[in-house]
Order: sequence, then C-alpha cells, then structure tokens
Amino acid sequence: MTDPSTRQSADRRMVVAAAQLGPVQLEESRESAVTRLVTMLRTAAARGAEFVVFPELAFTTFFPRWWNEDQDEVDARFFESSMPSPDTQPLFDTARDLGVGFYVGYAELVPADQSPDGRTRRFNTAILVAPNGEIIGKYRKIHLPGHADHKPEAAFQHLEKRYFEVGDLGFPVYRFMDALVGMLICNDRRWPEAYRVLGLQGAEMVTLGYNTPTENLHYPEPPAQRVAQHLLMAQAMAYQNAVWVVQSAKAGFENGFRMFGNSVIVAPTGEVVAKTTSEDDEVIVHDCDLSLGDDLRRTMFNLEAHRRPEHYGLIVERTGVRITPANEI
Ligand code: CDT
Repeated sequence: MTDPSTRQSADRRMVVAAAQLGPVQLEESRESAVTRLVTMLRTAAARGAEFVVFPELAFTTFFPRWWNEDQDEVDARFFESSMPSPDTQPLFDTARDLGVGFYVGYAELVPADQSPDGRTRRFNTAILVAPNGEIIGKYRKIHLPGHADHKPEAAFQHLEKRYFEVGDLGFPVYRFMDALVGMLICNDRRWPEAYRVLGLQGAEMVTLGYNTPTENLHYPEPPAQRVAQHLLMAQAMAYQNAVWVVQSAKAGFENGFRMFGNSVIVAPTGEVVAKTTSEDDEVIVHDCDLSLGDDLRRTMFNLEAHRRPEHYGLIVERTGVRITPANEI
C-alpha cells in the first residue's frame, strides 16, 4: 500500500488520447474494425500520445441492441475467447511497435474448461495494455444497463443483462506508466459509487469506453439533454474525485440506430479540455499534468480528513429506495 502523500510530485505528465470510433455495422468484420483502431493508434502516436483510450465493445457493432436466441452465433460473431486473438493481434503489435499503451473494451467469453466453476461465462470487459503490448489490467463491467427479456414492441433492445454477467473483479486501480489508472465501462459513469471506489484507491485517471444510444429506450427525451447529462457526469465525477477522466465513444448510425459521440477528456478541475465534434473515427489528444488534482486531494477532497463513512452505511446496506421519513419511524 502506498501512502497518498508519497506520490511523486515531480513534473508527471501523460499525453493521452481518446480514439472515438464511428459506427461499426453488423456486417463489418472484426478485422476491418481492428484496422480502423490501428489507424487511430498511429494518428494518436503521431500527435504524441502515450496512452490511447478506445470505446466499449470496440471490435464489433453494439450487438446487445438485437435479440438473438442462437447463443452459438452470438458467441462466434461478437465474443472473444482469447485476448489477443488472431483478429486483434495487429492492435497489440502496433502498440508495441509504437510504444503506446491502450484501453479497449470487448465481449469476453471464458470457456467452460478455463472457468473455475466449469461454466461458460460472458462479460463486458475492458483491458489495460502496456506500451510493450502486455495486458496488465482487466475490468469487467459491473453496472449492466437495460433488460434481459425480449421487448418486441421497443424500437431497439438493450440486452446487456441477457448477454453478460455482472463483473466479478471489483474496481481495481493499476499503476500504469507514471499514473494510477482505473477503468470503468459506459453505464458505470452514471454511478458515483464506482468513481469513489476508484478514488479511494488513489486513482489519478479514470478511463471509460461507451456506446450510448441517442434515443432513450424507455421514454422520449431530447438527444441534446442526453448529451448534456453525459458531459455533466464526466465533469462532476472528475472534480469530485480529483481525477482525469478520459471517455471514448462508439458513435453514429449503426444499422440505422444512432449513438452520440462527444468523447471527452476532463481535467480534475472539472473542465473539459478536449472533445470530439463528429460521430466518426476521431482522435482527441491532451497533455495531462498528473499532479493537477493534488491540491484538491490535499484540501477540499482530502478523503481521509473529511469523509464520514460512519454515516454512509445505507450506501452498502441498501440497494434500492425504501421510503423512511425520519418523523414516521
Ligand atoms: N452501453 C451502455 O452501458 N449504455 C448505457 C445506455 C443504457 S440505455 C438502457 C449508458 O449508460 O450509456
């Protein structure tokens, strides 16, 4: 365990990129998607990036929008049972050649014969890959949105609860190059608890890929409002945890279903320092001062000095709302 006061304070910087992917159509091959990621990795490296954040489920279309009862087909088309796999190896090779690390999301299948309980398992996963091409960290998405049942009346499905299990690795933080880095995936960004658990482990940068539909599945909502909420969350979570936030979208029309872009890099001050403007493949880069959050962590958000966990019990004891007015108990 490292004491927070022993962070190295010398000029610690990391040039970071968010590499947003435009749409990946259902028909597009994994090989083609990986070629696009490799192109963006090269673009980011040419602009000085040392670390590139790619989206959630980056090698395929966002398949949870379709109901499919043929699990073998789903597994074959969308899941990876090894990483790197033959299709994804070029991304790892290019990263190693360029000396650039990356975060990428994919659908992970753990075959029954490799699973401790002998069950095939499926997760929505992100990995952290070092500049030498080695996988040094893994996160399996914990806040799975949507539903598990078929909703034929809906314009589209959001079947993450059908296709994936809840992640079983917690919220780990990794020492990555010169920084302490945590990973989240898409819907996790709506849950302050996820960020706080990373903050309590000293995270200085939180990386996250997402696929967010422009339309609300559940009720009509103006798309601009959805983007405003996305930016609001990124800025609030960055500031309240004094972390850099790097969020990368898969965006645009996939087989007619639109997802918003607005990939962002947010400073620990809560300010947006870079943002995409398209719904296509697009790279944004920022030279991050890793010590920028230190003043906040020392003062306003000195967690050791100011948190009161003795009053936060409900957060872990209770999942949903139970109305308990203090004057009615
Ligand atoms: N991929 C993902 O987690 N998307 C969710 C939308 C869920 S809508 C039922 C998000 O929070 O962006």
